[in-house]
Amino acid sequence: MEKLQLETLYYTMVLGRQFELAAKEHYMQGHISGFLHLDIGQEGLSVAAMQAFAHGDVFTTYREHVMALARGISAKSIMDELFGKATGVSGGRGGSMHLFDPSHFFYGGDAIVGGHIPNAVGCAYARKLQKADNGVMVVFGDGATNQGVFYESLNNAAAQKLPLIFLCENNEYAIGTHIGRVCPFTEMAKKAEPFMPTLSVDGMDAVAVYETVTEANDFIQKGHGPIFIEAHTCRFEGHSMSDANRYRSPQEMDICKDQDPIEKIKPLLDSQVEANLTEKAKQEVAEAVEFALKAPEPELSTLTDHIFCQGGCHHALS
Ligand SMILES: Cc1ncc(C[n+]2csc(CCOP(=O)(O)OP(=O)(O)O)c2C)c(N)n1
Ligand SMILES: [Mg+2]
Repeated sequence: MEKLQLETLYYTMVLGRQFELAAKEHYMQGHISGFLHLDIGQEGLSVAAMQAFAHGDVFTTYREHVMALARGISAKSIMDELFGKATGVSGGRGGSMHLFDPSHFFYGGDAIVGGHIPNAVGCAYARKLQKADNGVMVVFGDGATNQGVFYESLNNAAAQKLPLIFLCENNEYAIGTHIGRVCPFTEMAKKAEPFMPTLSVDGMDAVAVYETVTEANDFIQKGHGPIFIEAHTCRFEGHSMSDANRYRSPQEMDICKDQDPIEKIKPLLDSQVEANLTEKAKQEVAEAVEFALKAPEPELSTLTDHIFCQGGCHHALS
């Protein structure tokens, strides 16, 4: 990986970590309401996947702040969205789980586990019909692979040879349920094997994720059809802010935190450059928080906007 790419990768990971720490703090202070799912520990995977797939459509789940940042959506507009402000990326109406920005080819954020997977299949079908240069990526957790629609999506994408990367973030938990309790095996790639080629990667190693997603992207670009990536990862926090994480032992958490993706990249950078990037990320997040605290709430008169189609509806995919 080139020096500049590595620095961007590192910067965005640290930006993501600082963003999440600030979001956690402001959730506890009551500035953010609703649900808040933190990506702390999984930033290497989120950032490297977006960096390696910079020119396609992305569909993802509710644990998406860091992916949205890596996609190029500003920290300010994401923080504003978390704070429910009119200047948020979704106008303050979506909140944490519904970051949506077609101008960055980023279609959420979805609260329904697995619900976005068939949407990505539909988008990939559209891109194929349009003979578009770029494909589609759909990111989901291990728990989502237990949904029936996941298999329908694998089947349909494979049958139609769609340009689609299925990226499974296997952190081994669906809220407090270990994958081993609800599944006969713990490798999610096995579920996709009858349908398409599969790749497995250490999701705590951002450089390895970057290389694997690049390989998958080359594959779909060549018209070979879909491909499945399983990235083994680990979240440092509870499932959401309302989960005390009591189902994982201190020993299990130590093993998890020893794999910190940010610490893994640090030695590859010049120490002064690293310190400067960290400082810059902290500054960017502090400015985003300051902005969000002062930003306006949506006007009451707009309460029913965006519910029904008004004055002609625009297709999100152009
Ligand atoms: C259809 C549906 N069922 C259940 C839920 C409740 N729920 C929210 S997150 C979650 C766990 C999903 O785990 P996973 O897909 O592994 O993602 P992770 O949170 O680990 O990133 C569940 C069961 C939901 N939101 N939608
Ligand atoms: Mg999971």
